Amino acid sequence: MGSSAGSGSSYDYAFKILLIGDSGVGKSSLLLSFISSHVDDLAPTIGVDFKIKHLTVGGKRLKLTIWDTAGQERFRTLTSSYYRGAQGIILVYDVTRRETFANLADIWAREIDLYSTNQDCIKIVVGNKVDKETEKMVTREEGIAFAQQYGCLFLECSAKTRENVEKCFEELALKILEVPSLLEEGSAAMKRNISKQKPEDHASEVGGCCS
Ligand SMILES: Nc1nc2c(ncn2[C@@H]2O[C@H](COP(=O)(O)OP(=O)(O)OP(=O)(O)O)[C@@H](O)[C@H]2O)c(=O)[nH]1
Ligand SMILES: [Mg+2]
Repeated sequence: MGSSAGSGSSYDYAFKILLIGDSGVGKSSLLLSFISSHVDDLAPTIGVDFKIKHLTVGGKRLKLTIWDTAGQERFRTLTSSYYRGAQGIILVYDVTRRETFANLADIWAREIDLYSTNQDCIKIVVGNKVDKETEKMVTREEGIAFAQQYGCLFLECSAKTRENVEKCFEELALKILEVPSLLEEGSAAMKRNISKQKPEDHASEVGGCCS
């Protein structure tokens, strides 16, 4: 289920962001931590879920629709279509479980190649659960090396302590704002929204809003 701010809220750009990675790495927790500043113990996601968050970065008002996909294999067939039109993708691994890091290359980067429709889409690799310092199995240097190899941004964070959680989404959004082709899509979505609110203006908008 999605939540959204009340109608009448305005923004400069609307972006679609996707969270992917193995089951249990903390995708839903990161999203909850970002949206509501607290984390509960969550059950595995079934299929897909999304939340809407408004924020201002780089002087622009953004509406982020953040899609939280299930990591469990049995739900994967449902989630491939959610890559479509995403301007940003967050690849999450658990710094205490090495296999979740290996699967970024073996599974998740491949899924992006298969399903992502935006060539210019911005990606960020996020190592979550850094609060579990003594159990850490993947070093920051390894994370950075992987991210560089795949042309992604990189951050380590904790959904639990909220360390770097906002930064993950803000850095991704800032980078999207630097890419003209992604901005164009973001603003087209805004135009459609405005024309929905003001039907009388629709005719004059039609020529300009086709993507
Ligand atoms: N210590 C610690 N635990 C975390 C952190 N983030 C998530 N967890 C825990 O890890 C477990 C899995 O978190 P989820 O957010 O459900 O993981 P998910 O990636 O959404 O999993 P799927 O929905 O199955 O794909 C939960 O018990 C969380 O409380 C973190 O930063 N630190
Ligand atoms: Mg989940």
